[in-house]
Amino acid sequence: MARINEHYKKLSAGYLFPEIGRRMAAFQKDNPGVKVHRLGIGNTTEPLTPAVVEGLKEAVEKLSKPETYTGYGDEQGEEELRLALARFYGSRSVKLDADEIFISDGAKADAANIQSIFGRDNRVAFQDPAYPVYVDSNVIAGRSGSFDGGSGTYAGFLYMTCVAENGFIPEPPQEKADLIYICSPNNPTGAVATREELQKFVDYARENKAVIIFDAAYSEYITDSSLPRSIYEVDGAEECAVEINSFSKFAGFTGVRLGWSVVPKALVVEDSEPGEVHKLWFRRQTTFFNGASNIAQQGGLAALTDAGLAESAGLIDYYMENAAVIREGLHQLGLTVYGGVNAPYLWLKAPGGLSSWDFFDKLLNETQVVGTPGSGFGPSGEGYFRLSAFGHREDIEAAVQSIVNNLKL
Ligand code: PGU
Repeated sequence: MARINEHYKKLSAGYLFPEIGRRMAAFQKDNPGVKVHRLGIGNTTEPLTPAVVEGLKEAVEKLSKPETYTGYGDEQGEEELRLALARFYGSRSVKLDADEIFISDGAKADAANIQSIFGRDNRVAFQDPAYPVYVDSNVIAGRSGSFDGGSGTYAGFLYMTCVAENGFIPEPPQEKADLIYICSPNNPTGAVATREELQKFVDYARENKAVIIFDAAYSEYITDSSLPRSIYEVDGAEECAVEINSFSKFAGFTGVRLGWSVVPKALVVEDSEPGEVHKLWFRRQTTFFNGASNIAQQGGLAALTDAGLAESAGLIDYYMENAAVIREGLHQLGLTVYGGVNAPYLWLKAPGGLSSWDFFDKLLNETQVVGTPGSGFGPSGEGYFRLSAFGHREDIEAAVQSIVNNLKL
């Protein structure tokens, strides 16, 4: 008799973004013809840049000829791309070996899968609020007890509260944690950890033989050059941190699908030698994954050329100008808003003490703007609301205008 993985039953509800889609569809059904402004999911909207398009086309061309056709590539990714990424890190004074870089089809899969190389009895700590994939993947793996609807937490997990008082960047846990997820620039709060703040986590991890899983998917949105874009800019991080990153928000690859993870050879845990964790991830990827699309990888390579990098910087500037437009509008209304400076997300305090979902409904009904309820990212997100700066400028301006004109405060 087959049985299901019962840990799925513990998951608190459906995945956040499909639930938002469901509510939006219901609104559209009741209000046919009314335009809805989508500032919910962080999905890129601007076309791929010329250098990337050229790279992708070249890859397709190669596949069209017998002399240059290639099938399966290395599971770890094309060496040329890994070397280019190592150079990219090198340009930021981070020294990595191309072998320490694993190409993937995006950060989401890596963020969900990385836990599988660690023992089930590891104690896991999360920023609260956090990108839901970290928590859910650990629930599915059986690292939690049941979900408590009252507190919005899973038994057995450590929640590192991120609130305005600590600038949405927590201190390392007081208790012992084994796996620690950190996302900076942060989704959803838009906060960025300083070097000193990350150093505290690295020191904690080295002391406790813990592993930091650092999601840097928005690293390129950092405009303040004093802020670290990679955890490896922090002393000792190569001994205790895995870094996950992506071409999605960096170069508009949300639909193309390409990301990477860094698992340094120096990384050690309680029961491993240096190199062993790196080997486990290699084993995991070669067993479960057949490599990212060769077309996408050629696109990634083009994104890392000087022309590609300059063009991507232009895309990022565009989205960050959107963020400024949103901030400005919200400030005009006297709302309390965080983020949106070194990150493409704005984190808004729901006015009038409204809950996140009540504000979601109010914003949708009064202004036809869709955002993401903060409570969907964890209990400390309750009473907050995320707005995404991804969108065409005219849509962003129309959304902000609608909020300014129609939101009843
Ligand atoms: N990591 C973080 C922190 C993210 O916010 C996202 C996307 C990803 C990874 C995914 O990167 P890929 O390389 O494209 O896989 N977050 C978006 C999209 C929602 C989702 O479910 O991924 C968001 O709106 O939060």
